[in-house]
Amino acid sequence: MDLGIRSAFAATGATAPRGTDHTLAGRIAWITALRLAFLVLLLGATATLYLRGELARYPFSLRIVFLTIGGGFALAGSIMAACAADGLRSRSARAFYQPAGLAHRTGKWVDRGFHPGDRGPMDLTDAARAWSEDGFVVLPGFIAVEDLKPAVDELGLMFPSADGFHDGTDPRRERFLGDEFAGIDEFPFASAELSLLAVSHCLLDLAEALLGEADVQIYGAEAWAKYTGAADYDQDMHRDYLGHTMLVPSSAPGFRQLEMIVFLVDVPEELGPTHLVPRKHIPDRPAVPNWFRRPGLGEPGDDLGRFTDASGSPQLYEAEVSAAGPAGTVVAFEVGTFHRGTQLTAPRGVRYNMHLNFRPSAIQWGQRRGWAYSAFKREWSEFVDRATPRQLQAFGFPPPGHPYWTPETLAGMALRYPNLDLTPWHAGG
Ligand SMILES: O=C(O)CCC(=O)C(=O)O
Ligand SMILES: [Fe+2]
Repeated sequence: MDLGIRSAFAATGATAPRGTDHTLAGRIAWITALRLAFLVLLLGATATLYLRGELARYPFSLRIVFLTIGGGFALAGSIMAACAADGLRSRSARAFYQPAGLAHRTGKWVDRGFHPGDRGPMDLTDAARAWSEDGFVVLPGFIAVEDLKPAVDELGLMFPSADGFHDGTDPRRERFLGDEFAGIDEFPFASAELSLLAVSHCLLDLAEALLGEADVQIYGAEAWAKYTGAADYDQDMHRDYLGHTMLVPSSAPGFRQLEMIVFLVDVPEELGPTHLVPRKHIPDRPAVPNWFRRPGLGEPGDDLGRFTDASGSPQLYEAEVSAAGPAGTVVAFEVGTFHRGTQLTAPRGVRYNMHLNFRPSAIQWGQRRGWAYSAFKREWSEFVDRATPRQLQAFGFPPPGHPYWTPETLAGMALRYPNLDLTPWHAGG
C-alpha cells in the first residue's frame, strides 16, 4: 500500500518533495482559524439580518457582545500561538516521535539525543497498519530531498555516475558487469554521510513504529548501484528470510524483522523499482519453496531443489505492485513478504539505493552482519565520530547509563575513538 501523495516525478523527471504533511499543530491552528471566521460570520449575519440595528439601543448588551467576541479572539489567538510555537519546535527538531505506549511495554527508553535530521512528531499509525496488513508499506519521498543531499553528493566516492558508467570513462565500471549483486557495498560505507543516513533518526523512528518496539537494532546495511544493461536485474518472486534468520519469519508483533529499501534517486518503473505482493491478496504460502520462477521460465518438472518452484505462479506475479517512487522513498517490508527486483530499461539509467535491515534487539536469531567484523576500518571510525548515541545504539552500543560504562571502558573508548564526544556516556542515563 502507498501512503502519502504521489508526485508527478515520473512524468516530469523532477524530484518530488516529501509527500505527506504530518504537522498536527498546523492543522489545529487552521481549524481554529476557520471556526473563528465562521463564528464572526454568524454573529454578523445575526446582527444584520435579525436585529437590524436594534442592538444599538442597548449599549450595555452591545459592550458584552463586543467583549465576548474579543475574549473569543484572544483565546483562539493564544491557542494558535501555542500551536505555531509547537510547530516551530518540531521543525527545529526538539520534539521526537515516540510510538504510543511503547515505553511502558519495554521499559527501555533512553535519552534519544538531538539530531539535526529529526523532523518532529510524525503520525506513522497508518504506515504501521498498512505494513501489518500487507506485509509492506511504500512511503513515497519519506526522506526529504534536503536530508538526502549530503549522502547523494558523496555517491561518487562509492559508485560511477550514470555518465561515467555508460560512457566507459569510469574505470570502476567493470565490477558491475554480469552480476546483479556486484553493485553492492557493505556498511560502513566510503561515504560517511551515507552511513549516517542509514540510521538517520527518521528511519529509526520508522523502524520503531513498524516493529512496535522502542529498542531496535540495525542488523544489515548495504548500498547498491544498478546500471541499465550491466546485468540482468529482473528477479524471480521470493522472500529474503533465508539470509536474515536461522529460523522462519513470524508475523507476530515483537518477532518481526523489517527490511527497508531506500531510493536515493527517483526510481520510476524504467529504473527497476521493487515489486511486492500484498499479503492479503495471496493465500498463506508455506516457508518452502521460497523462490517462484517467473511464468514461462522453466518447466514444472525442472529440478531446481526444494527451495525453488518452477511451476510458474501467475497469481503471485499478477498480484505484485510497484514501489516506483521519487528519491527518498522508503519501501518497508517484512522478511517474509514476497517481492522482487525488476529490470532497468531506461537508456543510460542508474538506480542507487540502500537496503537496510532492522529487528527488535531481543531477536538474536535475526542476523546478517556482525558489525565488529568491520570495526577496524577507517570508514567505521569516521561514522562513529559523527554519530549520535541513538545511532550508535542501533548498532549495539550500550546506552548512556548502562553498567558497561565505567571509568575503565570510557578511558578505553577515548583512546579508540579520540574524536567521539563521550559526554553523553560520561553523563549517564
Ligand atoms: O533491489 C530490489 O529492488 C530488490 C532486490 C531483492 O529483492 C533482493 O536482491 O533480494
Ligand atoms: Fe529480495
